[in-house]
Amino acid sequence: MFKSLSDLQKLIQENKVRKKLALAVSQDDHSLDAVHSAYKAGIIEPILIGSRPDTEAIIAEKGYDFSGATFIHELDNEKAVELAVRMVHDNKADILMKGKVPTPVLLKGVLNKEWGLRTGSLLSHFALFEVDTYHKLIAVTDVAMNIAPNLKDKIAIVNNSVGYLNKMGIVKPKVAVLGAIEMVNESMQATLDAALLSKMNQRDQIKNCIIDGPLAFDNAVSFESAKHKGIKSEVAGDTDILLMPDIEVGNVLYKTLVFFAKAKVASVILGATAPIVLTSRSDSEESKYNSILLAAMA
Ligand code: COD
Repeated sequence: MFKSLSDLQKLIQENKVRKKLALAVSQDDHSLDAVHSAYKAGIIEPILIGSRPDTEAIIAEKGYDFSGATFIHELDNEKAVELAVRMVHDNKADILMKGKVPTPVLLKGVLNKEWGLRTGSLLSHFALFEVDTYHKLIAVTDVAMNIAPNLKDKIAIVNNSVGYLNKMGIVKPKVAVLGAIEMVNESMQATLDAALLSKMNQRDQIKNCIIDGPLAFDNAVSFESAKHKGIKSEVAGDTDILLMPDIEVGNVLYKTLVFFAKAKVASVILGATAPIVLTSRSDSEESKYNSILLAAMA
């Protein structure tokens, strides 16, 4: 069980393999901070794709040393995304990272049928949080890619996250499927999906994890709250993965944890042919660095 994101740092330092990281639209000071830290730590080899003069101006201003990095000059943002995605598609890079470009522009490139990074299964966003008030790392998914996932999408989102945590050595992660309440309400689709996911898990249609839901947020993360409500659950109070009903709930929770709870986070897009680092401007440099580590481990 991982308690902090610095545990990930230790893990990756022990299994150090330099991965080639393609930064799409590289003239982004926040991304360059994290990419530089990962480069200096020997975790990645950067390929910086974007406006070379603007990228070099940031590097000079910050006093960074990118002397062994590859620079590819491209002024058009969509073209820079295409070049970065194609490098990963052609196995010339191992990780794709979003720089100064809107998320949908990068994701549309990733989903391109000809040169994108599709695998035939659903791609989903996976965020791993370290929150002082919780006893272990907790994943939140999907907060940034799938807007309104249906039951089929939710199964794929669970499988992507469970697969990642299994690889990290968490054999049977506990998945809480969130709703506004912990009872099934036929007018609340999230609770219906949660009940179906739980039953599918019981019947071994979704494997390598323990799923329970619907659970309200308090029951999912607090054993006392669950006990108070008389909920008997293996997951309640010990959740590893919080499955969100939709992107709005997920995104608000993500930002609430970061801004109000001062949580640390690392996030990555899973389910593509390669991991994708997709952080937002509001993330700290440390979060971006942790996200590169998470991607390097994927
Ligand atoms: N995984 C695999 N294939 C997908 C996925 C996915 N998650 N999403 C769409 N596709 C495939 C579809 O099957 C289809 O073949 C093609 O891609 C286009 O599908 P559309 O028309 O539904 O998708 P787009 O291109 O209009 O939009 C895809 C986005 C990922 C860009 C869109 O879902 C989106 O904007 N998501 C939210 C991104 C965002 O704003 N995040 C901000 C949070 S900070």
